[in-house]
Amino acid sequence: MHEEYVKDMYDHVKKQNTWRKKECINLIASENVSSPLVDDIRISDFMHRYAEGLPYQRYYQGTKYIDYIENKVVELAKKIFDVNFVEPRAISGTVANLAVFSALTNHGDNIATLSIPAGAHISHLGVGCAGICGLKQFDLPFDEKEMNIDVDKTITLLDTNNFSLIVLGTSLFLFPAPVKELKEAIGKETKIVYDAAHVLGLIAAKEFQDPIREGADVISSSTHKTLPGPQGGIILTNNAEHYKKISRAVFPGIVSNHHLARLPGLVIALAEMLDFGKEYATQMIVNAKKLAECLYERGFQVLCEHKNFTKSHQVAVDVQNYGGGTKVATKLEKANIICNKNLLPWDKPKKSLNPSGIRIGTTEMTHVGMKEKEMERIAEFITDTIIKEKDTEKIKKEITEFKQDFLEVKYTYKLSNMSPNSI
Ligand code: DSN
Repeated sequence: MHEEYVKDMYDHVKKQNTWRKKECINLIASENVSSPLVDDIRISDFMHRYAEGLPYQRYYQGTKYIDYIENKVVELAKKIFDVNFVEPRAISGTVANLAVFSALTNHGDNIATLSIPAGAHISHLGVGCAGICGLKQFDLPFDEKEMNIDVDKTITLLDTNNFSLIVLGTSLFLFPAPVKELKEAIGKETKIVYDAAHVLGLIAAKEFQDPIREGADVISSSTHKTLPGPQGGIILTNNAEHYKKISRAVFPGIVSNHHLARLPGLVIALAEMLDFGKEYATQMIVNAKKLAECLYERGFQVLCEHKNFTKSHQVAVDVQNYGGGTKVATKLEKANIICNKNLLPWDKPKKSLNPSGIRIGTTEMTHVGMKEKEMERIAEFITDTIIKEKDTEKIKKEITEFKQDFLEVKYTYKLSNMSPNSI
C-alpha cells in the first residue's frame, strides 16, 4: 500500500499554499494569483473532458457547454483587445508561439528576435520554438542604455536579410516595443509577432501599448501574468489568413486536448479586466515605479533611472555589487522575498547561472491590494536583507506579519456561494 503518498501530497500542497500565499512577498514578474472566482471555477468536470475541433464542430459528443464557454472567451477577448480573430486553444504562451511560428514561416526562413540577455523568451530562440520550426534566428540590435530595440540598427539588419518574422515583446520588458517604427520600415513579407505574455493585462487596460493598431500582425500570449487568468495561452489577430493557418497549427497540429477546465476561469478573468483592469493595471505600473525609486534611493543600481525606471509592471536591478543575481535572489528567498535572477543585456548568455541582475514584478502584490506605501516597505525589506545584511529570520517574521493584511485578491467581483462544484 502506498497511501502515505496521499498524505504526503496533501501535506506538501498545504505547505506550498501557506508559504507562498501567506508568508511570502512574491515579486516574480511572470506570476500572479487569480481571483477566488477564477480559482473556484477551475476545478470542474471539464478537467476530464475532450473537445477536439472548434465550438459546435467537435470530434466528440458531450461538448455543448464547453462550446458555449469557448465562444464566450472569443467574444470577450475580441471586445477587450479589439480584434477580429481569437484562438484560445493554445495551452501556454510557448505553445502559442510554436503555433504562430510554424503557421507563418517555412523551414529554413530567417527570424529576428531579441537575445535572452536583452530580454527574449526562450521560445523565441534556436533552442526553443524557432529551432523546432527550423528557423534561423538573428538577434535584433538592442540599446542597453534605453533598454529597448535599437531601431536604426534594426532597420539596417532588416535591409540586409530576408526575414519572415520579427518577434517583439519580451520577458524582461520595461518599455513599449517600437512596433510602429519597425512596421513602417519593413516590407510586407516580414510579419511582426508580438509576444504579449508579460503585458497582456496592461494592454487589456490600454496602459502600455496597442500592438495590433501599431502594426503587429499577430499577438501571442499566455493568460496568467498581468492578465490574471488560469495558466494557458491565447493568440489574437485581425488577419483572416493568418488566423486560419494558426488555428490549423494549434489543432490538429500541436494541441489535441486544449485543457478545457481553464476556459471558464479565463472568461471570468477577461470580465474582471473589463471592469477593474484599468485600476489594477495603473496601480501595477505606479507600484513598479515607486518600488524602483525606493530601491534606487537606498543605493541599488536600478536600471533606467533617466527614464523613470519602467513603464510596465517590471523593475530590473543590476546586483553585481552584491555578488550577482543568484546570490541575491537566494538570499532574498531566505527572507521569504521571492524574485528571479535575470540576465541583463551586458551578460553573456552563458552567465545564466549567475547573471548580473534580478527582475522584480509588482503583478501579484498589486493584485492583493498593495499600493505605494507597501512598495516602500518592500524596498526596506530588500535593503535590510541585501545591503544591511540584517538577520533573515527576523525579516522573515516581519514579512509574515506584513503579509497578513494582503491575503485577499482585489479587482474582482464580490460574489459568494457561487461554487459550481456543490451539485
Ligand atoms: N519564463 C517566464 C518568465 O518568467 O518570464 C515566461 O514564460
